[in-house]
Amino acid sequence: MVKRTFGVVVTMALVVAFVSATDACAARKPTVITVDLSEFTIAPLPSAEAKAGTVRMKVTDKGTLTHEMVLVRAASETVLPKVTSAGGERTVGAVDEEAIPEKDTMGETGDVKAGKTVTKTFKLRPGKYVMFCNIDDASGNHFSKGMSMGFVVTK
Ligand SMILES: [Cu+2]
Repeated sequence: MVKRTFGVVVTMALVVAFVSATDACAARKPTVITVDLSEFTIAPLPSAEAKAGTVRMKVTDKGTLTHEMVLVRAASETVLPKVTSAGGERTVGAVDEEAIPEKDTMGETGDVKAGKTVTKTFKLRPGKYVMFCNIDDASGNHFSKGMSMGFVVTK
């Protein structure tokens, strides 16, 4: 009986600790951005801007092809390194992702199939970012087809 009471007390203490931790997180709520992918657009909603901190992106493929969302820190899509020679893993004109410094690569959703949603959370500091889809398929390279969008993080 004594043992059992001790167990209950420990469980209660853990519950209290957990609730406190949850409250602390709630104080800094993430900004939620909806990102719609389609042929061949990438649309952050309600806007292409968020406050610095935790930004949760709910990325939905509203098109018919598989897409992705890659987020990098860059002044614009024009300064991103591009694939310039044929015969490699990616077509000419695609973003050369391996040439982007690691410190500027925020992360990516991976493949998002038509009708699916992938949620990805980023810690972003103020600055300019670019989100894009770099998928190559029978239609060509999606970035080359205009599937990119600037994203600004403010203080
Ligand atoms: Cu795409």
